[in-house]
Amino acid sequence: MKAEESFQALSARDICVLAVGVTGSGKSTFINHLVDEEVPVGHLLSSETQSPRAYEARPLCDRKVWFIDTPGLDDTSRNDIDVILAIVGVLNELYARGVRIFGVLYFHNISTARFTGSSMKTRDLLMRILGSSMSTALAVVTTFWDRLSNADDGAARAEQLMDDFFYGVLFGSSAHKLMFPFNPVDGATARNIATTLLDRCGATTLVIQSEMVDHKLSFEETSIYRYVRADLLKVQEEYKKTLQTLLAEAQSAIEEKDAEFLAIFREEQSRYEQRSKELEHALDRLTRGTGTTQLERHMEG
Ligand SMILES: Nc1nc2c(ncn2[C@@H]2O[C@H](COP(=O)(O)OP(=O)(O)OP(=O)(O)O)[C@@H](O)[C@H]2O)c(=O)[nH]1
Ligand SMILES: [Mg+2]
Repeated sequence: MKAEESFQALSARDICVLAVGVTGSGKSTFINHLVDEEVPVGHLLSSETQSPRAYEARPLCDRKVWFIDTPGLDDTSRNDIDVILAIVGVLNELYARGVRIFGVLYFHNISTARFTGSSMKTRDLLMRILGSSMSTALAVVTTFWDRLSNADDGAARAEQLMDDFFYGVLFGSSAHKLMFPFNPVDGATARNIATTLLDRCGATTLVIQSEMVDHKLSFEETSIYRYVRADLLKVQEEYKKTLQTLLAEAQSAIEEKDAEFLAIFREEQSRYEQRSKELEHALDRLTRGTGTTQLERHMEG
């Protein structure tokens, strides 16, 4: 079955839980414990899950529960665009059909360096799709505890993570925090995490669904579009400046007839030109928008 076909079986009576996070943070590993189907798990450094896909869970409550596995974000908006567009397309299509997201599991590798700029960017990207009003629907699942040399250090990290990275920043200090450590071989814990989240959450409207389905905004009017576009333009500006510097340095290498240096500058220059081109393509894909065609077809139909 193709990934997009997996969504056809979902009905408005069902419960959906969305799994999000950086590439390789353990989303698919977790879902594997709760469903009968085999969820492909990554073995390489590159992202394993290619597009969002729904998996029916083994019974967890009196309603059918689906987990939506999503491709991980990889910290650069340029590469993240296709993932964002795919997630946005699926969320809007489901919402337009009356299928609601009840909970979101945000996976975080506890062994990575704390609050790097890139992990903040991933969080900020996702929150512009999900919305910050969904504090009761969000649970942070921390993984890779086995990679820490000292579990106490992990506990302190997790505490700080919740205060300074997730709940404190996103929802304010009074928000009720929900964080679960998860061991990749522990199926019973996966089930406990899922049932605890389901006990506490209800049908949620994510910000992207409210913007594009309820308020009929175009993708260009959404906060995720504005955020990604501003980020791409900032990176493009930095590339332009670097290229200008390289050109000036190449010019002096020509004047000084320094062939070795000139070759290095040229190589750097072509690397940046290539990246600039990729950025242009990314901006273009972003502007062409989401998988709204499916949504528009549904709304027209
Ligand atoms: N050591 C360790 N490995 C883990 C843990 N969780 C997941 N893994 C491994 O990390 C790799 C990536 O896990 P996935 O479940 O595919 O991660 P993902 O978040 O689905 O990744 P994408 O689909 O690329 O976004 C796999 O080889 C898992 O076996 C963990 O807590 N500890
Ligand atoms: Mg995956």
